[in-house]
Amino acid sequence: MTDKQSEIVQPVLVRVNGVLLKEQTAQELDAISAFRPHPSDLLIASYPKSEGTTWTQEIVDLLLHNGNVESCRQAPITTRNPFLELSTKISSQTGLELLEEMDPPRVIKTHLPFQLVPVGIWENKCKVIYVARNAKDTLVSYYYFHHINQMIPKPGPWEDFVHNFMRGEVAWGSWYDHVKAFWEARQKRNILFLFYEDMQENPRREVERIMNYLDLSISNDVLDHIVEQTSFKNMKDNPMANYAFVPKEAFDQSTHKFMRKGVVGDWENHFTTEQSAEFDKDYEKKMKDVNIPFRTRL
Ligand code: PPS
Repeated sequence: MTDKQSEIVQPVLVRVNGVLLKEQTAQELDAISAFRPHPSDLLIASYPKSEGTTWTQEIVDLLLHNGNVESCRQAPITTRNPFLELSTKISSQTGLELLEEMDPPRVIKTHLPFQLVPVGIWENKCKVIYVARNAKDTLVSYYYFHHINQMIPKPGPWEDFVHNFMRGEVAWGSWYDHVKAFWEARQKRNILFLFYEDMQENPRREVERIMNYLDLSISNDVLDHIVEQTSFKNMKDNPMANYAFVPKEAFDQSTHKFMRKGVVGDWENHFTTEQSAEFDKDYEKKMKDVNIPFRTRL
């Protein structure tokens, strides 16, 4: 192998309307923006690593299949719920190609910030579930995910990553802008806004909220079953949900797992006292115009 071949090529992020995106996503953004959903389609949106995607996707899928685990284990989560800005390195098809092949109602995942969500979602009054997680735990989870995900640049030293996150210099942009925009739009757009911490505290209550939002009526026994099937432990062992199906070239889980820890408050094991104080001071400034009830401990 020549020196050149052995060099590690870092994936590139591109700035679009002030938001850093993976190069492939940036190239496909016009087509993504033009996507016309069906009014019966459901969008599950979140900032990366807010859990929104995987846990909520699994809950929604089970709710839509009346708790039938077999139906939900027939295909990987990325095939069951197309990821709007899906990279072809995870699947042989892009998110848009997968969507084209499926009949509505479809459950679609995205991490796109509010202003880049296809306008058809709002025009067609699609239901949207947004899941948010406190900034510090999201940052920790995202830091590890940068080691797993080979399509985004390596995170660099922890201290640098903390500052990059605070500046929004990471893939999918600023956490602060992301959560604020969906929070502010939640009433006007009929968005169900969920918190990871609430789901941890009382998953049964949150599953019921999702059921009500989707206008479903499901028996108590089935709801209990769904809560059990979507526990961290069960999802960690579920090959159709734990991303073990993604090739190592895209997701390398040899050192860190996608289903890593699944707790509230892991930030306390990572931030120094000084880092936490600096983060909190900056957070106050960035979030002073909104009052989103995030919890960093349960
Ligand atoms: S992604 O790649 O952005 O779509 O990832 P996402 O699913 O949003 O976030 C992954 C984090 O959510 C945790 N997770 C869970 N926690 C508790 N219970 C369940 N069922 C569950 N499913 C996923 C997952 O472990 C990641 O968090 P960390 O803190 O890294 O463990």
